[in-house]
Amino acid sequence: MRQSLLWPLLLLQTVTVTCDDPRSVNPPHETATNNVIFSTQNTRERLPGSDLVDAALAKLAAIPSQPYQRQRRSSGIFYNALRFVFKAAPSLSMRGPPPQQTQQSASSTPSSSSNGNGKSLPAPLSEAVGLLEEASRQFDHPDAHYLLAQMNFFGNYTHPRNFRTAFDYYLTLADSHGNSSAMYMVGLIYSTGIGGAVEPDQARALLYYTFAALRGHTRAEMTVAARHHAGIGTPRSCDEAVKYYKRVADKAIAWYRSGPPGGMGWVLQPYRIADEMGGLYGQGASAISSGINALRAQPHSDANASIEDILEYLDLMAQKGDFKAALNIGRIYYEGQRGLDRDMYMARKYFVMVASKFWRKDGRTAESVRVGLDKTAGKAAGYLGRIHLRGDGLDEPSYDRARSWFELGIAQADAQSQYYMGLMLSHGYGGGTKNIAKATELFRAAAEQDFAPAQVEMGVLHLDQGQLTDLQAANDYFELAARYGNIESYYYLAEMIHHGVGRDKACAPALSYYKLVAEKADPLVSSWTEANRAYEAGDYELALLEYLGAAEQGYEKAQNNVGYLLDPQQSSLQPSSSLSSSLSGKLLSALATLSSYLSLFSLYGSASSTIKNGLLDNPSLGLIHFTRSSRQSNVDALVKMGDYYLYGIGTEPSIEKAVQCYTGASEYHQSAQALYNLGWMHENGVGLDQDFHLAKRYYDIALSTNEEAYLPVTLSLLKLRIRSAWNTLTNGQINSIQDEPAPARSWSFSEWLDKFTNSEHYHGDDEDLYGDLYDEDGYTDEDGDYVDYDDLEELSFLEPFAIVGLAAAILFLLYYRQQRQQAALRAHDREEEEERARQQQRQQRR
Ligand SMILES: *[C@@H]1O[C@H](CO)[C@@H](O)[C@H](O)[C@H]1NC(C)=O
Ligand SMILES: *[C@@H]1O[C@H](CO)[C@@H](O)[C@H](O)[C@H]1NC(C)=O
Ligand SMILES: CC(=O)N[C@H]1CO[C@H](CO)[C@@H](O)[C@@H]1O
Repeated sequence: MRQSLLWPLLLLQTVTVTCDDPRSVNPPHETATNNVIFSTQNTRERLPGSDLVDAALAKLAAIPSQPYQRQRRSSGIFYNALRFVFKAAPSLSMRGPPPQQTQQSASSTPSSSSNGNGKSLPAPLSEAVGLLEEASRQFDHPDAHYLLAQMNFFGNYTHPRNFRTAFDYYLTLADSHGNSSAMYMVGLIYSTGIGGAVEPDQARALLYYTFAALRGHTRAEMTVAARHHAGIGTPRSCDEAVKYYKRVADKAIAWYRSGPPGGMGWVLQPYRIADEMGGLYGQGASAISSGINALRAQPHSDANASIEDILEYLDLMAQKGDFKAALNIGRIYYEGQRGLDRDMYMARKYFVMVASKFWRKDGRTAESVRVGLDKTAGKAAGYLGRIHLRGDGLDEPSYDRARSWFELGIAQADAQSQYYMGLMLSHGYGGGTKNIAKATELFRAAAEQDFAPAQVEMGVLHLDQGQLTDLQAANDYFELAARYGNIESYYYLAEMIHHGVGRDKACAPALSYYKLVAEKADPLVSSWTEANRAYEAGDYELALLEYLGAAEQGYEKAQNNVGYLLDPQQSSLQPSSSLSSSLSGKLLSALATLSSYLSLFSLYGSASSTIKNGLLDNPSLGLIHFTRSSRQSNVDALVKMGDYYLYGIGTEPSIEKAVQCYTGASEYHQSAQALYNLGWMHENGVGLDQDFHLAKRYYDIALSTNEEAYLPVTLSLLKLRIRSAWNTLTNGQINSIQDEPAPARSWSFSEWLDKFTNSEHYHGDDEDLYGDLYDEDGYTDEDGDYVDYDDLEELSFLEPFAIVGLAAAILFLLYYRQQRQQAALRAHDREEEEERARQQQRQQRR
């Protein structure tokens, strides 16, 4: 508690200091500051200058607040293939275009011009800005400060961004009005130094964040918690982190319970952009989409690209009378997902479709129904009752209809019906009498069917008993529900551990449960929705600003997204996800995997592959966020960190740190890309001793970790063998590849191609050698879809030629590139030699 007294004092100090600052905008408030800052913000009488603000708002109403419209991505195999070819060509050639050219094209969009040029504003905007500036200058009106700050920071109403101006407005509002939203933004700007407004200063950032948090600003509370958790600008402290995370979690649970019966419903927004493309290194090369992860369907892949296809397919099945498909489609509409808003009308339509197959209008059940229809209809009834009980998408809830649906559902032993009927009975919804005993019975029945919300109810009932065995039972129920990511169960577990009720008191597990609760309530606590919308609309700068906030709040996924957006080496060879379903898509993605593995060798020593400009040109901020993401156990981010240290992107080059990152990623997390990189470093003597034998070992482990690395590893091994043989022949100094018990045969490219197109034959031939590449009678592709060999055999006559052509083109480009690089190196050497000669001459003359 002493600490919370300390902070206000500290802030008071900075407030007085900053008010003495000559660039402070409004000197009249120096005296008022100390009184205002601790007063509550409840003065709702009309402030002087409000007329000006209202007039400005009226003018702004004509301009859309967001600078973009929602738009759709165009897709189609041909388009994507073209895109791929065009992207592949320049990134494999020597260097990108000079930065000036791209700068011009990018700044033509209004949102990306960050040089505040007030003169060219359109008429209504400049008038509104004029009015607001007057209200801000003359009357020190908080709304005017805030609006101007937001317009300068986010670029609302097509206002050009100017972070320095935004910072000044936020600072004024924070210091003179004690406005916690402004304090939070000042903290964010100090922390990230975004747009060059200020020098990053973590101590001040924490100060402003903490002060906003003490005033109850939710995002600030979560940010402060994350900082104490990760030790940013302060020593790591579990107790402090728990204190703030608990506050956010309390709010999150209150918000969740403020929803209709059964709790608030929302579509989770946090996701990693890179995951949509198979990870930071692309399909097959990233840990997220390879090795053990490759077999698992990725939860978010193709989320938008194919949801329409899925719905269309399910709809077709439903029309043909497949009641399970109809139930699933209803569920999809009811739950919604990222890219698909919840649609209660459609959901109801499909649920009714299922239910009406089983129950006739007169209430009797249909005769001679297909097997399984009774259970499926029971589930549909559960959903229909739930919709009526909660009033989802309806004008108002209808308890009677809900009850009759639940009764139908319970007759089919539907868990959802049992749970919601239990809720009705225990809360007395719809005027019925409360019947706790009956409700408990229903909850127990639903919990036995592994229905998570019912398990939570059972846990709560046991928790209320308070005996030791009951507490144990409660804990078990909560843990069962936690397997389904139930937010309430996380909260109860956190509380039990935090207070030492029924479990040992411990800080770290309580912290992680509170963090889960806080992060789950993303619409309440974060800007994920805005960030995703901006990203999907292609406004990457705005997306970056919004993701930054979430990243500061400790969302690993947001940290990863910030790193991704700022990454100058963004893998640009990603075939769009819609391609990966077709065979030619698979070939393209195999080539993309190849190229991302080879990227280390093809990029080393040359300029970065894509040129970022404006806000996105900030590799050191990107490195910071990859570091934070990797601290939260993201393997690909750890490998990325290694790359940054190796090339010196956003930091001083440090081979040792790069090796540390790669070793960490390969030892603990088995990243094939990291192993491959280590092999490459040994092969070329970059940062590590040149040692062909060790290089081969690393390549081999990379392949055994991750079968997707087959093509790049095979090609690299081929090259390595030639180099090694040459080294042995010429009696070189380097440790050559030594004989191992069972030397793997290296395939020539044509052989490999032959095998690839004749997989069955290939499978039978070398079962021992390559048996672990494929399982019994097929293999699963990147999406986890099962691919049969028959599909592969359908490879049309022309496609082998296409692969050969593409592969040859890529090989040629790589070769060409290397030649150019060597030429450049030679030229460099020559220059150096000449320089040395000149120096010698000069010395001799002296
Ligand atoms: C900060 O000021 C702005 C503008 O007056 C207001 O909209 C916002 O609600 C204030 N924030 C808090 C937490 O009072
Ligand atoms: C400005 O835009 C940002 C980002 O979209 C948004 O969060 C904020 O609410 C907007 N402010 C105003 C005043 O419209
Ligand atoms: C960016 C994009 O294509 N979004 C679409 C995702 O799918 C939903 C539902 O069909 C569309 O409404 C979005 O426009």
